[in-house]
Amino acid sequence: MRPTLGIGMVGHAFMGRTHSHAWRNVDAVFQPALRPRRVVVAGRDPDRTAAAAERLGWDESTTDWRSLLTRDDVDVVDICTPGDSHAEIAIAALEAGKHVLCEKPLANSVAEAEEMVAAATAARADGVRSMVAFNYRRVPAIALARQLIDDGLLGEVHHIRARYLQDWLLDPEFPLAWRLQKEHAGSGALGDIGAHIIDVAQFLTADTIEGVSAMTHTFVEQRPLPSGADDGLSGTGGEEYGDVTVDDAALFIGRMHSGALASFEATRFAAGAKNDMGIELYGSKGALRFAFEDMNELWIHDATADPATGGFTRVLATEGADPYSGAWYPPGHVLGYDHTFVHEIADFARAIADGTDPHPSFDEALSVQRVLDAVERSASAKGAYELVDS
Ligand code: SOE
Repeated sequence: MRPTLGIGMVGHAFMGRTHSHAWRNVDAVFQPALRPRRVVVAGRDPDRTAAAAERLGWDESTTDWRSLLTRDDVDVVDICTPGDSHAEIAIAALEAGKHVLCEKPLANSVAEAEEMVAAATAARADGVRSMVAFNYRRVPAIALARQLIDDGLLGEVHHIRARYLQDWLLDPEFPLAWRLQKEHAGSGALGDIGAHIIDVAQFLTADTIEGVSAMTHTFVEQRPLPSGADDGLSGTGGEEYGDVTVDDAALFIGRMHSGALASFEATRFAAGAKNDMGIELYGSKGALRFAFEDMNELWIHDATADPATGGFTRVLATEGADPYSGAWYPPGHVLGYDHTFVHEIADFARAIADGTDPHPSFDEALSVQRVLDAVERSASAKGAYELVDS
């Protein structure tokens, strides 16, 4: 029998569901050295949390997340709550010697993220691991792209174009869910989905953004207050209205430390775009294109090949040799959104068993947080170029 890795999860809405599926499926597919056990899920409402535990396969439920910290059968605290509670839970869990997996963005401010990095650094000295759930790194095609870039496919990168387009806020009567409130979410499209493409751009290039020039906008400034449970992404509004205090869209251009130029678009107002996350990279020797709604595909151009037969080639990243894919099904039996979380959790569980540091670390997520901050500074300064580290 393999030893057990006891999991305590905080939050059970959308991300709680994806993480629960992953903690359940990871064992059957990747067989980590430590066998994950879904011990306890914490939430605010006792009935809803108990129902979530039953549905998602957790042994117990509680309304007191702090009770996870003193339990010997909980080794990992998995944080799936809105950003306003990440710092408090993560720091307390790390101080209690629990490994921490934290949803993105890491925090609601740079100051909070810095405190979390300090706690993670102190805990690391005692073998306690921490990781941030930027799951798009675990799309096989993205992981393959990173390998190809490391191997020199692109040469010197000149351009990065990244987008994350959704449309779930088009209806002006969509309720003022927590994702639209700065005090809970930190920012809007910027931190929720812009953070993903910042992370993927930095991950793929193994580089960081030096500075940005940005514009943000809130198209609908008042919305009805939620009339029922607020999962941040759905529901109905009541009679009373409140102010939207975050951006609906954030557009910015930036320069990488390498000198590459980058553009980023994050919006919840792109009619027809459901989860259109995409990235393109153009270099001196070639190019790569990826779009999440076709997430098994990577488009590759080798600029050194014969132009007569060159051009973009479609690669299906489902071969046994491709990152993660070999653990699943034969080539061409395509993977989906859920699988990215299984991969993320497999890597996290492996790092805990091996005593290594998983990525993305809290430090890497802090670098994303600093970009979010620079974007907001630039947008309030009417697009002035703002350095990320200032
Ligand atoms: C909502 O915009 C959301 O659920 C994000 O919070 C996730 O991180 C993204 O993967 C899908 O969209």
